[in-house]
Amino acid sequence: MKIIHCADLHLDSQMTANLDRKKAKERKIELFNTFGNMVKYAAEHDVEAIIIAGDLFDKKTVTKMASNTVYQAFIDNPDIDFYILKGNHDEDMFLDNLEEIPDNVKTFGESWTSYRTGKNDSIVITGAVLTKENKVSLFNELVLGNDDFNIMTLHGQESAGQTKDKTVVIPLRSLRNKGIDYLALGHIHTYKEAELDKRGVYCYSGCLEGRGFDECGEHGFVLLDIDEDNKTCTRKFVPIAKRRLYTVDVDVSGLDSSAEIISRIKSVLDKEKYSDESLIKIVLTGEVDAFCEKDTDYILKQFEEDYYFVKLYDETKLKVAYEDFALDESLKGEFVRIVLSKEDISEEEKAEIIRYGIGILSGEEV
Ligand SMILES: [Mn+2]
Repeated sequence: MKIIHCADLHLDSQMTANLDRKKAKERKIELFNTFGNMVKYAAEHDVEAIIIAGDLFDKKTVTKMASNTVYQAFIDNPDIDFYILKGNHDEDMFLDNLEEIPDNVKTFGESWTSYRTGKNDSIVITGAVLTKENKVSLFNELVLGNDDFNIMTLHGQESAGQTKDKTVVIPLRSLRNKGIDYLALGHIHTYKEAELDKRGVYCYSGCLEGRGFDECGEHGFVLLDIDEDNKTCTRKFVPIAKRRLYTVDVDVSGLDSSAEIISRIKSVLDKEKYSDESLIKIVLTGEVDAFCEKDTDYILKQFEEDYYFVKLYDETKLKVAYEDFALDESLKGEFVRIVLSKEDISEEEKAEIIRYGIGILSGEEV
């Protein structure tokens, strides 16, 4: 039996953090389309169940369009069971507002709920919504059959040891040696699979689409193919995101002009071969001379046409060749000496003051 594990779709996200209104709207629609593409993939590949391990929606309130779109996916795919766990972003889930929950939609409450599925009903999907109240008792009450193929779904932050953390955590220790074969987790937005115990693994599928530059790289879902007779399973990560985000560090140390910096960025981007559908954050790093002519608006403009979205951060440090001026018997030299002698200014601030001051004294626009 094939099962998809996904999480953190955050449908209905506004997407306005980086994008202008038009593109934010477009990107918001793309999130729905990617959800649709995943369901389509499931239908075309004989997937019989989709586990959504929390954060299907971004907020408690869901637009009618979002609600209708997801509901329609359930109705249109009666051969697929949707196992939907509430996350920390969608507490008052839209299911509560539906007049009738379709038969192929399975939900979880605050105590364990288990569903049997697969050939001979030998696959058991168990889950619960973790809260501050149940997070201790829940794990004491957990009993799974040794002979079943046990999938568990939870939403929260993994934690190896004890924690005083207020956020809801997944205490991996309490889940070891309980008969879990696959722990389908949500909350962390990057794909990760690791060993739980001798028998099972735990896995964060990550989100389906990166939304910000804290969600760079590949995104998608996990496809499980379970052999019910042998109680084994193969797993693969299936990338499905429409777009990817990348943060690209470009070391511009020693360069003196916008033109040189543009050329350096070009050579770095050419090597990476990112698709023109990508969202790119270019970060300038390294040390540049105080007199480096660096117009970040102009530099950014050179790349805007090449990708869906580009932004540029200037995190370069100033390399001030104080010695060039400190002995200089000019007004510039005097200025540098005065700034350097101040004890209540940090080195970084001194560098900045010197840079602007020298600029003004050289007749530059500041
Ligand atoms: Mn999330």
